[in-house]
Amino acid sequence: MKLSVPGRVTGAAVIAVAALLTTSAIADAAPARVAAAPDIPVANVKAHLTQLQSIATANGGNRAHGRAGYKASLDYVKAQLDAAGFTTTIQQFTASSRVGYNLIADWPGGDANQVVMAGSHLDSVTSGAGINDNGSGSAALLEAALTVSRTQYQPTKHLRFAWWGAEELGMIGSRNYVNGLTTANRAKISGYLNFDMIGSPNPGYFVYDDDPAIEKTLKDFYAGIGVATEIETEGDGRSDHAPFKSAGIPVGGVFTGASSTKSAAQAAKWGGTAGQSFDRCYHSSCDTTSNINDTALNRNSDALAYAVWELSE
Ligand code: DPN
Ligand code: ZN
Repeated sequence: MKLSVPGRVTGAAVIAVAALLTTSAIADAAPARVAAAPDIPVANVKAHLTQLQSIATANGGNRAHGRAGYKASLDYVKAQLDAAGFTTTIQQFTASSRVGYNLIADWPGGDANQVVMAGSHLDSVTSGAGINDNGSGSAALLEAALTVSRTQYQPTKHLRFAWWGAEELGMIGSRNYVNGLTTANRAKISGYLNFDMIGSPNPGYFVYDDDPAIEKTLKDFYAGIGVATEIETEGDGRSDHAPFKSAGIPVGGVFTGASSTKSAAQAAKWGGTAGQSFDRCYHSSCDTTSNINDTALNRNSDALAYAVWELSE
């Protein structure tokens, strides 16, 4: 249903729409608009973060490339995707004398000549559990993929999800993937969406300004929920979208900020604390499940789903 404003509406219609919006707001602070994309349950995203935290805790406190915590994270994500009907592939590579892995998950169906990809890096730095960086993107992406399966979404385009290894060593996994594509397969990817740090504790709402169409899609989502955005500049070229962009593939994504400081103007529009980093625990041992802003995680999980659904239908 499109929320247009008709010239005349009956009182009953107004009440019905108001009731609809109230119900969805209570359910999960859902955007006050009706879209084809589903509302991703943030409680499920948080449950994945709890699992990733447990994995780090059981494996020396991190989920870093070449360590047991990385492989356990990969196994956790893969098992759920396999059970949900995805076709999963593990890509192995070596970096800094340690073995690393990408996990690729294809949703059967859709036009194989038009592939919409969404990805997140699953590795942490060695100094911590990496829950905002980048459990947040990885967990939201997993829940969106599981929602594709739950709703049995059958888009026009083909959907492919990816969890990258060794991003923290310089985007090794994603670069490996892109370099391994034949020219023909590269040309089939109509867009790549990146999700890296989307639940920062003192969040900003940043949209990548790479491909105009993808950027507009993400901005439309935020406009629909009445949240102001800014162009992403802090992380330019510093995450897994970079190899795709270098290969000429349209890219986009969202980001809630790392070590940069939130300005007074940004705190005025987004709340939070001016003069403090977006993520004070960036790349440190306090990047735990306490290092997440639930509102940011919820909004960006829904933004992710919105973009995946809108760009693939
Ligand atoms: N990739 C993040 C890091 O670990 O340094 C920073 C970043 C996040 C950069 C999102 C760009 C976009
Ligand atoms: Zn990161």
